[in-house]
Amino acid sequence: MRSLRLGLPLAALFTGVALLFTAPTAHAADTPLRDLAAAQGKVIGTAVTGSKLTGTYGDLAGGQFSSLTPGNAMKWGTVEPTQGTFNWTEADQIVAFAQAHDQQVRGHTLVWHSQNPGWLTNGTWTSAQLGSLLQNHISTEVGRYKGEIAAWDVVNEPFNEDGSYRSTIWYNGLGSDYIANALTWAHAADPAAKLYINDYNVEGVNAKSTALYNLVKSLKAAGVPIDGVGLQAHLILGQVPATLQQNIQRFADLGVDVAITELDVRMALPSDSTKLAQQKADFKSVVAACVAVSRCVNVTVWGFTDSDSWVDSTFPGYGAATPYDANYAPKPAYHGIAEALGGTTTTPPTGACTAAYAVSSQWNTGFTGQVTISCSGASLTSWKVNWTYGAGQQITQAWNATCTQSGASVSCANASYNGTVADGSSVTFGFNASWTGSNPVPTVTLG
Ligand code: 9MR
Repeated sequence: MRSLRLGLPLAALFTGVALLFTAPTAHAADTPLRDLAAAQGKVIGTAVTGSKLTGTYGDLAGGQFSSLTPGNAMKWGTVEPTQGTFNWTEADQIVAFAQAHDQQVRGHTLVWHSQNPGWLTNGTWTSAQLGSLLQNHISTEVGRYKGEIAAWDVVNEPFNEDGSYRSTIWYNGLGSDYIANALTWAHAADPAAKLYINDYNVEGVNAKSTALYNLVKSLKAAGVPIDGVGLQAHLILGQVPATLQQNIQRFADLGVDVAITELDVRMALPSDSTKLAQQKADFKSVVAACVAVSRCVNVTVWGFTDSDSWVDSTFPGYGAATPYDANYAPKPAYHGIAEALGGTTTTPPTGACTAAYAVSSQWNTGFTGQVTISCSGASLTSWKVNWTYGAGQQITQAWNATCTQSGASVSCANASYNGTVADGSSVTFGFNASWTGSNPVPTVTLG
């Protein structure tokens, strides 16, 4: 429960960031995004992968966000790979994690053209059979998590870019009524869950978002249970639609909630300080547009770390789309989100190199840690990172650096091959250490 967090952001217990030439604990002292969002009456979420919810990934997911969306765990192909054989393992794990961290869950997604099981897509079904398969699927999945899901993306990506209905197994077999029926069945299975239609390229006012608008209007007029629209917001650097806030507002004026459900901002790799600054502005303007409209209730990023993003494999040459880098150091985009939520953050000044300490895994007697030295608008030709352990931790082994420990004082210097940290890049070294009792994150300094 939240009350057991001892007043400290969980993330602060397991990560720390030092700024070269400035106060060393700046980031660790920042208010978690979830607390900033709560002060604005908003929920801030992230998509997650269940198997990764330990170590620093778990600490950031639990400490910074107030909502989780399973990235893949609740899709039909995951939960029912063979007809009648269910696998709820990852979905259950994410729901349990969310409950333990006082977080909402956004269920994602019940009716989609993609990531369906082969037995379904390869089968030959009459319209009646298809309808009952869909009804059973929705009743089973929504029913299983009844009372535990704040909002469901009931229908995902129903439109083409021109606003016509996408040709899918559902539309082709059942006609456009599948949307109203899916919402009605989901409502019957969990009357308390907020029910959404979710799509991409509907962030600005355009043909596709207008089709979604007209659909929601007609569903409301027909008394179909529709509570919200999800604007996915898979954006490209520098291309936040100018009409985003206006578009959010027009849906709100229809009487539905709005959520930004899958926010990321991809850039051509490699990243550099100019691109990262633009990305910060992009994240900030999306979150600010949501903050400006009271019915915009949730902003969810589609993965919070660049090590857990769909972008890199889907758009070769593009990446760095999330608010944390692959080593869990917060990027300028993180500070853009925080600032849009009213936080005063200690954004690294331009021309800084930082060192971030993280515990990547921990067991009863030992742990593996890593330190990442990142430069933005500056560079290094050699480096040394120092810290003092506060609870008797002892380094036993290091790689990609030469570490010495004397008493509680640790000093790690670059290896012969990784002293150079170019502008916009980072270097990571790792170590194993022992611990007993507690394992607090030390303050690291970069020199
Ligand atoms: O993040 C998901 C990725 O791991 C999957 O491989 C991919 C398959 O299409 O789906 C990703 O999530 C999608 C989401 O469910 C719906 N909107 C688009 C997202 C990115 O593809």
